Amino acid sequence: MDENKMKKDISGDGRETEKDKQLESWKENSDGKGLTTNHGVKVDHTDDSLKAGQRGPTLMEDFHFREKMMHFDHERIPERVVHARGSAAHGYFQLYEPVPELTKAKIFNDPSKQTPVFVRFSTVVGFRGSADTVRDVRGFATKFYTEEGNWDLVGNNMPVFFIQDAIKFPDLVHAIKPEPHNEMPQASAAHDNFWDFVSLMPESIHMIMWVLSDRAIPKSYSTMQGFGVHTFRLINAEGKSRFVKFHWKPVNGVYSLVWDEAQKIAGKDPDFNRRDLWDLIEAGVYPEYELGMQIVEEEDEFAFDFDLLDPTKIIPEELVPVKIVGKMVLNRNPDNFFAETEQVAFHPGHVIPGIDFTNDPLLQGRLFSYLDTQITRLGGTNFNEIPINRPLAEVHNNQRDGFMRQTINKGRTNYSPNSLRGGHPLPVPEEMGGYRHYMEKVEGKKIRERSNSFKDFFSQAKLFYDSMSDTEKKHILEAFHFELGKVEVMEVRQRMVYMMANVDMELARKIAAGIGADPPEDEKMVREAARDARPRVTGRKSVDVSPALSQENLKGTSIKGRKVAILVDNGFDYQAVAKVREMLMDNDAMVHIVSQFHGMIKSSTGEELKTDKNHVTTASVLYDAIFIPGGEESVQAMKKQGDVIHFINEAYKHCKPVGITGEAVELLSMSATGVTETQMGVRSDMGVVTAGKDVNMSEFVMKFKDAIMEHRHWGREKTGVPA
Ligand code: HDD
Repeated sequence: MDENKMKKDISGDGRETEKDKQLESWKENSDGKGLTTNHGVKVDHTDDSLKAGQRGPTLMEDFHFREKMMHFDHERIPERVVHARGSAAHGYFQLYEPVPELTKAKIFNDPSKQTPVFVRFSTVVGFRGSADTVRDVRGFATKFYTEEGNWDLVGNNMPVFFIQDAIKFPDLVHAIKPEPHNEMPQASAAHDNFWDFVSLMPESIHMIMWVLSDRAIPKSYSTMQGFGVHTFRLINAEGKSRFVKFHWKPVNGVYSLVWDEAQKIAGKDPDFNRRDLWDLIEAGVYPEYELGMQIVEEEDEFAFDFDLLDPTKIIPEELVPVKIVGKMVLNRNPDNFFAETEQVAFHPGHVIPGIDFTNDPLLQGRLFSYLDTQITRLGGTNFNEIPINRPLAEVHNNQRDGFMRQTINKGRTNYSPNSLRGGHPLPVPEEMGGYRHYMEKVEGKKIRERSNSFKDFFSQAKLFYDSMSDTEKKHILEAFHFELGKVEVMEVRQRMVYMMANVDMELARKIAAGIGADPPEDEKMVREAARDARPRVTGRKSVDVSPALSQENLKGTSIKGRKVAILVDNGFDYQAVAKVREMLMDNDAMVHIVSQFHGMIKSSTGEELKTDKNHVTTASVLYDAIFIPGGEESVQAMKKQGDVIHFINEAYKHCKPVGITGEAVELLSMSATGVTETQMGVRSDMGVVTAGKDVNMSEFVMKFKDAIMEHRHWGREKTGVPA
């Protein structure tokens, strides 16, 4: 405020002064708390620094400025070396039926209890600000705040991993991250270093099949499977151990994007999956997942044609069905991204009594790495005291010091044994809930060697490929063409072709044809690429195809959470929009009204609709389906809007349901879909659902819903639509 004016006000002349006004306004707006410094002192002004006069230099004594600036200067912490980009949600897990025969863990024995959870989904390779829809593995990490302490199930959306031993993890991550000399490419495996590494690592090929499949471009975190990957152990109250693999199965089915769409979304909305998770929860359409267990008795450890300790292998569900034990519901968005999503610290070593490890060499290495990384990332050993990491179970131990210690422990003793505090905190006997590691008998020489039982690198890669639908196989081939097509060193492309010949000769030939490599006819080179691979063990439990692997068999039974764009202009058919919108809302789908400009749009009968998006703020790739109602004036306007025609073409190209009624069917003949205009009855053909004027909208709405349920209409993929 002007210094002279202030003086005048203070001198007073009976009128309301500037200061009085400020005070009145503050009282009106204040929540009674007000802005403070970090040491709790109330701050009277935060928009100007303290200066020697209005035009003078700033003063060192401005403690508010220094504190505000210093906090800002240090606001970034090291991002996760992998899984840097993540999105998270709160929720709960609830058991269906107790399973005391399997585990003594209380979370699996009390169906009446809801255990709070915090789940963080992530991409692996990209930096924190990279796009969501890149081709990558997705992290699916769950922290269960159980009454016995925190249990972290730190899994992925793929059931296998690239490598068999944790000592290869730094190599894998160095190879897949942007190349060190020029830091390119961002959030992508499509570069020479990665494929050079893979072409020399046949153990990675099963995972590569998953990464080049549609699983690597999930449509929504809410419709994505999760896997604990490793074989763990469950221990019951009698001390009996069984092997277990954990599965998360989304209640609303499993869906992916298509590659062209994923790349476009990365530009149109880099936060696509994050926004979707947030919006679903805000709308009360809560993501739900069932927790499943594949149980293998100890005596069956060697019953399969692969080693249970090998993290590059699945247990086919056809051999060991997944027993569903409970459900997780994600129903609350975080309050603060940094405090929760960024600071959450997962660790596979966070287990509770009743859950134990196996000797999977990847898992064993992870048990070291996660604890270690949090110390750097979160600034010290007290990261478990950060609110999001704090267990609900009480913590009593002899830890006291370290950076950022939060707890003010009372008393003089911080060691064990002690007599000065009666020995407290006392170790707890197993019978009273103390964690006792499973007493597995172990014997062996100290060696750096891979077990031969880990060396069948290709059978399950082939199993995966053979279990895919034709469409999924086509997508895998296209992904090879994309990824290897970006590799500059020809020898690396060629080596990958030889490698893939060990999985499927025909696939390898098709890969070669798309990347300018020789077909894999040289048997010696094919054998060399396989390195020390061993053939599949015979005479054990095995399958040649696993239908459970194909997403075509994993569709949901509702349209819950699907996003539909309704394209309108002034003069649209209100009744048609009302009917379609009602059906979508009744089924928990999400609807956006899209028009050329933002604002209110008037129907032919005078009703008004508010637009959610205009043509420049959205695109067909952000939706699961589109609907365009009739209305003479609206359709005439849209005919002149290239964006509308592009919307139709692109949705059609990506095999999405396209619903069109009344005069709007004329727009089809302007599109590149090749669908001929029809004004007669209701027609549904490969996801294009049309209804002429004056038809029964109920029939249209039903057919449109079915088309949305189907998600993608792959029969259309053959058509070369320019969009
Ligand atoms: Fe890992 C993070 C999942 C192997 C070392 N990993 C991390 C996250 C997930 C996974 C979901 C992100 C957690 C979060 O949201 O904060 N990682 C896996 C799975 C693996 C796997 C399913 C194989 C089965 N990871 C793996 C190995 C090592 C690591 C073999 C090292 C020996 N992972 C890490 C890490 C990270 C991590 C460097 C980075 C940030 C963090 O831990 O907290 O320690």
